[in-house]
Amino acid sequence: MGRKLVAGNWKMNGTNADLKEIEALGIAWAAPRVDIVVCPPATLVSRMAFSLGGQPIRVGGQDCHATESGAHTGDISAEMLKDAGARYVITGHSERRADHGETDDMVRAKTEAAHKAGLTAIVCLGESLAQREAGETLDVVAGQLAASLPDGATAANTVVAYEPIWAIGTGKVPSTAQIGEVHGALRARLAERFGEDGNGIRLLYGGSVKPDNAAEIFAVENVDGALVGGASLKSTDFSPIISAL
Ligand code: G2H
Repeated sequence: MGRKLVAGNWKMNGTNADLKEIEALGIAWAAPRVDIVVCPPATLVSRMAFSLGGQPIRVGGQDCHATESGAHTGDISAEMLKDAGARYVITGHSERRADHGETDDMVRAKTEAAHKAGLTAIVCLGESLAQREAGETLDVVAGQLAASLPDGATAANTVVAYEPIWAIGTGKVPSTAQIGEVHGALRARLAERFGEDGNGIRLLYGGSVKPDNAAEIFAVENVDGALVGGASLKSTDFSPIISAL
């Protein structure tokens, strides 16, 4: 397995004044062993990418359109994100699946667009509470994985984030056994479909990761890092999470 990765997802939060949180991270030490990504709102991608204050951070978008350009008011393409300085883009976050009706097919098309633009896609999936309670978790995530990843996915251009919907922004976190079960199943599916490269596709956990639970989550087998929402907004929370890896 390659380097670990911690990605911050600022969601619809942040203005220019918040870029100071990046400068305040104090994580120069992390460069040799951890990849760090921050995905601010699209309005901040360019400025963040060009004002990292010496921090070893890559910038990412939170979504991209499946096509390169055209009449799609309000959307941005993977090429535009790349041009703005992004190296990563999140695709298929559950909030986009829920708020914008994104299906697995749409997520796969967006992920392909990201690859074509030279971005690494962080492809999100995860079950709802009802699906977990019905015992459907492994089937649901396996189905999402199969349908959301294009055939061209590699360890270099794709990261998968397991984010149980019921754990997002709620403070509820699955047990380490539950995380390990899902990550183990996802790893097996990736290896089955992509061979050796599938073993290298990094698997992040996301959903209420905080400074006080990060170390425990990172110790779980097949957890290669985290996708962090609320706790990525303040350097005082994000920095200890990175340190826990
Ligand atoms: C899950 C996560 C980041 P939070 O959406 O993608 O958010 O850490 O706030 O639960």
